[in-house]
Parts: sequence; C-alpha cells; structure tokens
Amino acid sequence: MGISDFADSLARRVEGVGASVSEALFEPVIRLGVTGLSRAGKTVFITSLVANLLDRGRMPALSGAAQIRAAFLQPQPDDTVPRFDYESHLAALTGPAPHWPEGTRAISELRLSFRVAPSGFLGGVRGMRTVHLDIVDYPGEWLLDLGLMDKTFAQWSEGALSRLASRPRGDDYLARLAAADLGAPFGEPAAKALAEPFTAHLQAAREAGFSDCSPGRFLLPGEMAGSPVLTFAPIPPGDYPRGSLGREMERRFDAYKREVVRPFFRDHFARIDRQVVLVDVLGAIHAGPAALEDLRQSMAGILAAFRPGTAGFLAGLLGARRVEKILFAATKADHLHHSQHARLTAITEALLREARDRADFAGAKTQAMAIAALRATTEETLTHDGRDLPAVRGRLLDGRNAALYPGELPADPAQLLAPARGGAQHWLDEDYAIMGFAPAAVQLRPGDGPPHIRLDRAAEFLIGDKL
Ligand SMILES: Nc1nc2c(ncn2[C@@H]2O[C@H](COP(=O)(O)OP(=O)(O)OP(=O)(O)O)[C@@H](O)[C@H]2O)c(=O)[nH]1
Ligand SMILES: [Mg+2]
Repeated sequence: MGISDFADSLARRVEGVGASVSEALFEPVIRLGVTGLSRAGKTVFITSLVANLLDRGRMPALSGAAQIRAAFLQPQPDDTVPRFDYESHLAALTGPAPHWPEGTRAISELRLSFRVAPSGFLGGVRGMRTVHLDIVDYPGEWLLDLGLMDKTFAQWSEGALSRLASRPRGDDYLARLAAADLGAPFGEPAAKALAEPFTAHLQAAREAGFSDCSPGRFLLPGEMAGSPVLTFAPIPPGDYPRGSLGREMERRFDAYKREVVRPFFRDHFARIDRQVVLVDVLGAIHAGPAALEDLRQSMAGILAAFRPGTAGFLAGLLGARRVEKILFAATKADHLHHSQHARLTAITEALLREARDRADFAGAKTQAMAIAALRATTEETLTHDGRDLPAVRGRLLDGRNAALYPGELPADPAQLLAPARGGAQHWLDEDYAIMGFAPAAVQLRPGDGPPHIRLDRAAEFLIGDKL
C-alpha cells in the first residue's frame, strides 16, 4: 500500500465512522449509483424513477410505498457535484412535445427524501422516520478506467496499439505516430499532434459501437478538455530520454491515473451503497454480433470495479465497505412485446455470467431484469403470412406512427452469444430490428408517475428494504 493509498483509506475510515454515527442517531442515507455506457438510458432511468417515487401510483411492487407519507427533493449533500437536472429532463419527457433528453457528459447527483410512517408490530412505538436517497449518475466509461490503474504506461500502450489497426480511424493515428519523433524534446504541439488523432479514433470507435474506448475521459472530458492529463497517446516501447516527447507521454499517463481516475473512485465510487448498471442489450443485438461481443467484454471490465479483489488500489480505498446490491437492468424493453421479456433477461444474465461467476461481488446481492424506464410503446399483434407476430407500436422520432416486430429473441442465449464470441459478421437466422421511438404523449392522472415497465421491481430490489 502506497502513502496515498493509506491516506485515502484513512480518510475513508474517518468518514465511515462519521456516517455510521449519524445513521444510527439520525437519518439513514442510501447512496444509489446509476451507471451504464453512453446512451444506456441513465438519464431517462433516474428521471422516471424519481417521478415515480414522488407519485407512486404506478409502483405497486415497491413494498414500502404504502408507508411513505411524503417524498420530496432536497438540496444534495455534495456542494461540488452538479445537480441532476431532474426538472428539465422531466419536462422533456412528459411535456407537450415529448422528446428524449440530451446526452449528459459527467457526474451529477440528486437527493430525494422520504418521510416514512412506522409499520408492523412496533409501529405505534416508533415515530416517523426520514430516509434520504442520494442518486448519483456517472458514466460507465469511467469505471473502465479501473483497468488502467494496475497497468504501466508500456502495458497500456501495448494493448491500445494492438486494437488500433482493426478499428475506425486507427490507421490515421498509426500514420501520425510513425511520423512523430518520440525522442525529440517535448513540445505541446507535438503532444497534441498525437493526442488529437488518438482521441478522434476513440470517438470514431465508440460511434461504430465499440464500448471499450478508454481512457474514459478522452470521450467525456468535461471541464478537463484540452488539459495535459488528457493530452497523451499510446506509443511503442523505447528508452526515451529525459525531457523527450516519449517520456512526457508516460508522465501524463501516470498523472491521468493519479489526478483523474483515483479521485473519481475515492470521492464517488467508494461511497456507493446500491448500484444499478444499465445495459442496452437490445441496441447491441440490433447492431450485430461484433457489438454484442464488445458489450460483453466492456461489461466484464465495468463489473471488475465491483470485485475489489481484482484491483489492489480499490481494496485500499474501500476498506471494509461494499456495494450491498447490484441490479443489472436491460433497458428499453418497451421495444419488445412482453412475451419476449424473459428472453431478454436471460440474455442479459448470460452476457454478464462470466464476469459474475468469477466472484460473487464480495457478498453483494445481484439481480438481472428487463425494464423500460419510460414506456414509449403499446403492444399489438400483427398478422403476416398467416402468422401472428407479437409487436409494439409507437410514435417514431419523425412523428409517424409505426408498429414494429423486432424479431424473436432465441430462448437459448448461447444462440446469440456464441456466434458473437466466435467473431460472426451477421446473425444467422434473424435480423433484430429496433426503431427510434419518441416518448409517448401521456396524460398523467394525479398520483401517477410516467408509464414504465418493471421500474417498481427495480426500485423494490434497490431500496425496498430501507423504506
Ligand atoms: N423506448 C425507450 N427508449 C429509451 C428508454 N430509455 C432510454 N431510451 C433511449 O435511449 C436514449 C439514451 O437515453 P439516456 O437516458 O439519455 O441515456 P444516458 O445513459 O443518460 O446517455 P448519456 O448521458 O449520453 O451517457 C434515449 O435518448 C432514448 O432514445 C426507454 O425506457 N424506452
Ligand atoms: Mg445521461
């Protein structure tokens, strides 16, 4: 354990003591982390979850709901973290011209508090309780950076360079690299001349559907855009002289780990009690076998963060603290007729199985389910060539109304996962279609939140025991 590991874990322990004292004496706080790769559905999930926790008419499976006397938003406890812009996102989704919210690029947080009436035998003895739910939205890409922590610059470079040739715009970068003089004295323009095409390549790879595009902040730089910690790139091994471009690249990689990755894990990740990992499984299936395989590998990388044994530095940060529950939710299930939801869940479980089997997440309870945070479709049966097809209908982004039969998911997940792993170019039997549906215009009855699929079950798993 290095000095900084030690200082981190000491700080955590002191904070941990404070937290447990105040929890015992005052008001319990649940920190719920919401993550997933870009476009997985984090913003829509949090917005709909909060709306449905404020108005619980559509939350029958949330067992503690009857005990909640009031739910209200409060200022969050962390002054330096941006607030999750709940009101704007909700207005986008449920306003007069419903549309999906903008993509978000950084961490944000929201506090929802409940006044809970006592229940059961001891009910009369105890008074009302207050429970705080702090919801933290952060990009899954940041978790992938955990994989960098135990790597040297040379090891990281080797892996990154080996992926470049077969990925979009990798050639551009390799050509620039070949032209660079890595042993020459360092200058910022020379560093930028490599970092820019490397970043452009990561961006292009992500747009092409690749998920493991780390370093994560290169894609989501936020206020760090253009700073030296984000201006480096992988280079071949070599004995670069002091003060050279090659040496500075290595120094910046180390600074990235120290100044970017470590603080995120220490200040945010290490404080999470419950976690939901959103996965756009349907989107990946639609994009084809390569995208599904890439998603599987990226999820394995993301889940490594929940097995602290795998990364020495995390173990030091977390101490005895653990995430207690992890929900893996396949999002956007409203693209499928409900008769296929169980298959989507099975595929999600199989997709994560390898990562899950390697460890039991240090005792955390896990569950997989298929959900739609905001249901944009209704179900109907289409008849085609004398066959009944279970379909969904919704409003497309251009305003037209359309019914979609997305194809039948296989009962055996291996029928998708095995060819994906084997490097297949296309699915054999079916094409799996997805349409870009817009959120449906809804008239909410008083007391009802926005329509969803199984969001109440997700909430029950994540926080039901605390209400
Ligand atoms: N039909 C349907 N589409 C959804 C649902 N949730 C998300 N989507 C779609 O997925 C897109 C991305 O959702 P977001 O919630 O913005 O995803 P995100 O993970 O916050 O994305 P970033 O902030 O860019 O990382 C939306 O624009 C919708 O097109 C859902 O419940 N149903
Ligand atoms: Mg978002």
